[in-house]
Amino acid sequence: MTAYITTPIYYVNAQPHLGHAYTTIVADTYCRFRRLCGDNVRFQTGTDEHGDKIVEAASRNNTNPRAYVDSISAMFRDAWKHLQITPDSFIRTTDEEHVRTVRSILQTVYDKGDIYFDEYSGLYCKGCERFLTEKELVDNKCPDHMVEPEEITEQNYFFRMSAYQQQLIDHIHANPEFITPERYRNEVLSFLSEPLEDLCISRPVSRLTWGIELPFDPGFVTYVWFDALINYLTGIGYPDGDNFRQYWEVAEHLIAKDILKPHAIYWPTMLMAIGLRPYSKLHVHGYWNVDDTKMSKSIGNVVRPADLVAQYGRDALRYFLLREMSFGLDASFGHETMIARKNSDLANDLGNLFSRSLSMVHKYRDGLVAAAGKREESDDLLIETAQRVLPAYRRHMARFEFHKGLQTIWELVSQANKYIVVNEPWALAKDEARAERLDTVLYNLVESLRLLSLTLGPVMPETAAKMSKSLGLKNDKRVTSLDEGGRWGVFPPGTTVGETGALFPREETPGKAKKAKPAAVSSKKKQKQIGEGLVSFEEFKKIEFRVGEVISAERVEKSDRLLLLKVRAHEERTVVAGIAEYYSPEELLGRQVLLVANLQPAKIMGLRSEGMLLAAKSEEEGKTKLVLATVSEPIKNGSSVS
Ligand code: ME8
Repeated sequence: MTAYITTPIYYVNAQPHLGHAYTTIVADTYCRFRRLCGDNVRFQTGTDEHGDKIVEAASRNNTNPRAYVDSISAMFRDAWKHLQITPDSFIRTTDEEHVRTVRSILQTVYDKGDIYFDEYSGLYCKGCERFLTEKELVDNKCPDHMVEPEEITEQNYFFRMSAYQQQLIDHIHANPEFITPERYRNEVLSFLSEPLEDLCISRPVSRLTWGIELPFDPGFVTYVWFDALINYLTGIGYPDGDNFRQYWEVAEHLIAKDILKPHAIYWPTMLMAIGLRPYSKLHVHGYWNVDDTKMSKSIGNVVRPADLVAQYGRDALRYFLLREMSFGLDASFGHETMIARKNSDLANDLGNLFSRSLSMVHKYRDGLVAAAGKREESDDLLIETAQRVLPAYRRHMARFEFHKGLQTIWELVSQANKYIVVNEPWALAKDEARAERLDTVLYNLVESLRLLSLTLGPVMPETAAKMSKSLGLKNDKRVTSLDEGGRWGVFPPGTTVGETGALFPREETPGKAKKAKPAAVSSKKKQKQIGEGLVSFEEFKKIEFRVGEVISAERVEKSDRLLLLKVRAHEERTVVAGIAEYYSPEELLGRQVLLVANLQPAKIMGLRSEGMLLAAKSEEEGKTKLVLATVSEPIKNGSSVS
């Protein structure tokens, strides 16, 4: 199949921020996913360089529009490189070819009688670069830019958009997937239930010169939206380029909800006037907020992708953005959530699985992966998980449900981690008679990692490449094609695996924004940094956790904080616990708790304490909350926990 995916072309009135990065990462991920499925894909992004806003920004920066757009457009291009985003074409509305095409389209529509001259008064928002209707205002202000629009009266050219209203409504009804998610389709239909006004498509040169001159009146330049939307055609060589013939039919535009109206109403009606079929699909996502306010250049609360890449790494950022936002809904950015996701999903779950598995192959088999032998129950469970996860991943990614696609993949990550715990390869390695079992366990782990590097490629291309290189499969179809590699058991036995370096360093300082990364770190030092904050599995296994029941509890004299407990686990233990502010002694009697059973005994206020209870702690609305950890169902006292 063929696909043509576009992002909005971004205004060059300021530098790229997280919102731009999100849309462009989504487009890049989706394109990579479609290529993984074997599709022929074209991906276009670019910059929107005409209009009032650009002129203002240039003068704020004491330069002329030409020099200004060149410098900011280059920043967008570099930002995408930095995020490993690889568009096939990067269009600029100041490109000569684009200017030529816009003028020729204007002439066609004018000759057809769909552009006329008239006087107009309206409420103009500079931020949106368009006239707003009364209905769109909230407290008399533009809801996106929080400013009152200006009342403007002028003579201008108008596009007869109203003539295509019914045709557009019919098209939306006949093509249920034309605008998704559905909430945005409904929003557009509701807007179209009122009579549509014609669209003002010019600006007098007395007010603005930085634009494309109308071919039929040099006293006017083209309204920036009429110019910008046409990029989707000029980038593929409309009207007679091969790419146009190949890709227009399958065009899928990706935008946030701020520019729904130009894309869902102006653009399809413009296409109808040009005599073209509307694009195939419009995918609309929500806003990234910071402190519940939309992040935007005009408001000034922006988060820069380059800073986040320096702090967390590009793949961690790509993963976070796709995992954290449900496509279509708003999401909020915060360093703490970013760090929590990176540490738990990437450093712990995926990173540890990768390094543990490969280091065991090195340690027990000198890096050589042998064929799997007879299957046991735990193997079936792992294989079934993989076989369930793959088609679900494919379905979700194809529907722009990236967070669900990733959630699904993490079911395999977590099953593979459990598989290690259940099979205890370190114990198998000590028993000659169980050599075949160890081979099977190691093969299944490596095969799980292969499937993970295959499916994570679109989201985290750098990490996936690192994984597949370590698996000895760099650029192999088995890690680059879902059809060839999307089945269980494809990893070739007899392969020697490579190095096992950590995939993701842990973040140590939640909530604290680090300065940019130090330029160069020696590899020894890097190794040390990577290891910091991590415990090896062997170290972790030294800790003995047991289930115990509280059989007596009393307050410790002269202490507001301490309770003296007797806990029945594999044996009776006395525990002095700092939980008196959160639990009364009575509440605790008969409860099952989790005990750290091999902690060195300590004296607390003269009382011997022979263990520690596990509890979760949080800060909520300025208050500390503490809850004891327990088991989800009653189990024999003394049971070990791992
Ligand atoms: O509107 N959250 O350009 P623009 C998520 N030039 N995405 C966001 C975002 C946020 N807080 N802020 C911006 C324009 N975006 C026109 C487009 S297309 C023919 C012309 C993303 O620089 C999102 O994709 O204001 C949004 O639609 C786009 O940037 C707007 O970019």
